[in-house]
Amino acid sequence: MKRATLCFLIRRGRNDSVLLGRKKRGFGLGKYNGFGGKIEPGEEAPQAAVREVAEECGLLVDPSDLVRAGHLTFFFPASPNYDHDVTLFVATAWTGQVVETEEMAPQWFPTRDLPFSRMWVDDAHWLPHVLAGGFVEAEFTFADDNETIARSSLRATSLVVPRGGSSSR
Ligand code: 6U4
Repeated sequence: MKRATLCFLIRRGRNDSVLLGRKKRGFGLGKYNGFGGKIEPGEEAPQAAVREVAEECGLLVDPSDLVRAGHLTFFFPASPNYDHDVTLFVATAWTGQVVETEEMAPQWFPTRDLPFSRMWVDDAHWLPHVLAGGFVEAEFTFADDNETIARSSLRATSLVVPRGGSSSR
């Protein structure tokens, strides 16, 4: 099982947008996704997320600006070397300029109009929740085509603090 990160950079505004990258090589070739990759030996997940974002789109995120947004496990029984254990992050602050790299062609998308037909099929299940500020824990098992979902389980929790919900005074 590969341990990896996946980080979504969100521009908040009247219409939120998210920076996705079209993968130009390797695993997930041609698909749009957040930025991320394998956690190297000796790295913690946030450190790996910061490194991968910089390597893949040129932006510099301070580790203190990373917000944990969930944990996903992907099983590919037909190709177990594809199995991934993914720590999810979002960030709304960074420095630097977006650049296309050898690995990714970055592009901003309105969060209400994501290119799901060109993303991993699981993304439609959990990404809208993450972009809305939620936290997800999910497991997806892929069919033998490594593209369609055979079974899944998902638990989504809201990060939004409820207003006036407490009865203690
Ligand atoms: P490196 O050497 O790190 O560049 P690379 O071939 O880019 O290797 P990897 O394994 O490091 O791939 O990263 C794969 C990325 O894809 C990680 O960010 C996790 C993510 N990922 C894996 N399965 C996914 C899935 N089903 N849905 C999704 N992202 C997935 O949205």
